[in-house]
Amino acid sequence: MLSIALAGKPNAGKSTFYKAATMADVDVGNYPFTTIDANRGVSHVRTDCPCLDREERCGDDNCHDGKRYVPVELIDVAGLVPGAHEGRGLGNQFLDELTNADVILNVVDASGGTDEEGEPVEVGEHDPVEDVHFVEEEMDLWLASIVSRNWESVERQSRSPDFDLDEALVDMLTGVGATELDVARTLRDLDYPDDPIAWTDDHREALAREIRRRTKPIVVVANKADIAPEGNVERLREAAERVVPATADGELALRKAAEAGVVGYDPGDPDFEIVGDLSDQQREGLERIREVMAEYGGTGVQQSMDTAVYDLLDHITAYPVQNDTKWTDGQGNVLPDAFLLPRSSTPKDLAYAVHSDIGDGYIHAVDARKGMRISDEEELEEGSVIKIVSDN
Ligand SMILES: Nc1nc2c(ncn2[C@@H]2O[C@H](COP(=O)(O)OP(=O)(O)OP(=O)(O)O)[C@@H](O)[C@H]2O)c(=O)[nH]1
Ligand SMILES: [Mg+2]
Repeated sequence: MLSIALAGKPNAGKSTFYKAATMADVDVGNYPFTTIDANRGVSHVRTDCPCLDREERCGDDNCHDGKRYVPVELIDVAGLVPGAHEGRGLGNQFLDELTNADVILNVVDASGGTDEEGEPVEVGEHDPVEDVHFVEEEMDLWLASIVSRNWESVERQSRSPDFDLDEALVDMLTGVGATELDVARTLRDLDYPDDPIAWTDDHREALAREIRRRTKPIVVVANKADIAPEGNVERLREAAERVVPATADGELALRKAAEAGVVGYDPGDPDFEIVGDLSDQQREGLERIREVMAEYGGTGVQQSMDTAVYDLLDHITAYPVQNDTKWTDGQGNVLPDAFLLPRSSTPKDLAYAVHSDIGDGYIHAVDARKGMRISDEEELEEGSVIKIVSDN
């Protein structure tokens, strides 16, 4: 499953985001280091279900009237403070939790109501733009320390006649999610000595920064947008490439209210509807959330996960079926499974995502939308519905 990690300084709202996105019961508190051990759970990205192109909606648990929710792993880790790569705060232990993550959501307190260590201060007192950069910096330096720690071994390997730097680096960096392609592309863009013994700390750091950028890309979540002073969200938007304003607290309130049956709301909707009895105070609270949603197009929780997976990682959703006319599995369930794959994936990649046996036995594939066999090289698209013919 694709893995999204919530990182950022303490007290920014990571656990609140996690709680809203997974509806798991975790601790939230207005002080630093509420979370110590990482929380791991299942959340979803949202997309249009292919059933929208059919007469009937599919009735799958993960499809709400054509809004399709595709499972992803969400990890909520301890807060990060400047110097974490050297062990400050909860330090390295937490950074290691990020090794499995495919993409990072840097949750920033856009209200400026917490200092760089996560201690509460007056709203507006701290500049949240600083929190964008230090998280990137800590992750880069953490990776650089992994590269440095392992460099002696690379030097040793380099004495062997069939030494290959690419291979040695792939060995070292697969643990943090780097592929052969990541390493090859990174080395192509870097200027470095052929002999690893001639590498300096600067070379290793440059390598680490580039590998981090490729393997742990970051979306900034400008959280607490509901109480952010004027201009803060705008300045955050200018400070990073991908910034999603959010109110994790608002999303949590809405999901609870939806669960209680008092509002109609599906995660990622730009608005909600009050459908049950509420006290004046509850109603007021919800109306304040509505104002923030109107300004930003939603609470931002669903939107940040969607941005991470569909925009930044550039993934698509593909739907394997057994019956290419009814779009069902063997039990008659309509569109039962959805897989997230990198864009340019082929039918065979989908077969392997379903099961390695199906991949090994792959014969050909049928595009169920067109009712036609497709070439093995055809690139799948967002919403592809595919029947895989396999002899396994
Ligand atoms: N106003 C406002 N407050 C929020 C929002 N999200 C979280 N908070 C509050 O921010 C404080 C910190 O929230 P947590 O979710 O515990 O923060 P965290 O980043 O997990 O903190 P650590 O575990 O200590 O690193 C709590 O008091 C939350 O209620 C939001 O969108 N708006
Ligand atoms: Mg927490």
